[in-house]
Amino acid sequence: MRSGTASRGRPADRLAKIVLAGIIPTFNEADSLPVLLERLHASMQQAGVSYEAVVVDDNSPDGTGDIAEGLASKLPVRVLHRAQKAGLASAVLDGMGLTSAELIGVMDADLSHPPEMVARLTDALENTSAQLAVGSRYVPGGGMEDWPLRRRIVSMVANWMTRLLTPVHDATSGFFVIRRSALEDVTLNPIGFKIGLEVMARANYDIYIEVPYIFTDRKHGHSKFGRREVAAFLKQLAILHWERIRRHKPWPRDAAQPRSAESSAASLSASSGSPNSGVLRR
Ligand SMILES: Nc1nc2c(ncn2[C@@H]2O[C@H](COP(=O)(O)OP(=O)(O)OP(=O)(O)O)[C@@H](O)[C@H]2O)c(=O)[nH]1
Ligand SMILES: [Mg+2]
Repeated sequence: MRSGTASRGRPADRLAKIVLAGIIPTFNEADSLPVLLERLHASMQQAGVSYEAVVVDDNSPDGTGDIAEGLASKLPVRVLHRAQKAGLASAVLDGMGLTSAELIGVMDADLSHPPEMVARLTDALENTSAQLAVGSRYVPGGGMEDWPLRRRIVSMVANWMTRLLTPVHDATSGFFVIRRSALEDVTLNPIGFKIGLEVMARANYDIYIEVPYIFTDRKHGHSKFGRREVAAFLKQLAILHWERIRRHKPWPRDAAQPRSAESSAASLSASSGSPNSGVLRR
């Protein structure tokens, strides 16, 4: 067993400037992870994005960590091995700490988040002035497939409970890409499952964009979502509400809903020549 150790992919990959890091927390995802990494690689190559996948595995009994190591010999994958199951949010934060990429993406390993969407989220950051792009089930074009009614209701209620914390419609989405600059000097609380909400509530961004996608239920492995995660979410909500009351933070703006038609045109033409553009061409 390895604990807290990280490995790198092929030496050649280290030479390229990595624009995007995809952080992927895993616990017992042996069947899904190879498919995910292959699909992610194909779509990143097609989009021309220099990237690395950072798999953070918690010593999965099904051997996910070793499978990830095997894939790291042929794909731009780094693996962080942690000694024991320590939670999704802390896994993501540990993964973020390993990369120096300019864009940081987060996604589940169970293929509920289509790997091809990562390029679209990245594209959304390049083509708007948003600093945060969220994969969203709750904007037109988004949705869920094969998800049990009970989980849908829990998800909708949970999203409703975030209304005072963020204008993002899918605030419980764990699928997003954010600019590193929006996370600098931001302390994120490694609590529970909802690292996306933590980022939405605390990161330094003033414009976000929600990109619709269809969430599909996992086909392999088992859910790690349970009562403990619900309790952690309620605690997280209480902390975030309390902090919002204590410290006013401006409400971010949706890039898709500009303040006026004029400002929209101005922001589009500005963004095409802004330092934010051209990220994918590096
Ligand atoms: N490293 C690490 N990863 C975790 C942990 N808990 C969950 N994950 C991973 O986090 C992602 C989300 O977990 P899921 O079990 O899919 O949770 P969910 O999406 O709410 O539930 P289902 O899709 O119904 O299974 C998956 O990639 C898991 O393998 C953990 O304690 N440590
Ligand atoms: Mg899942």
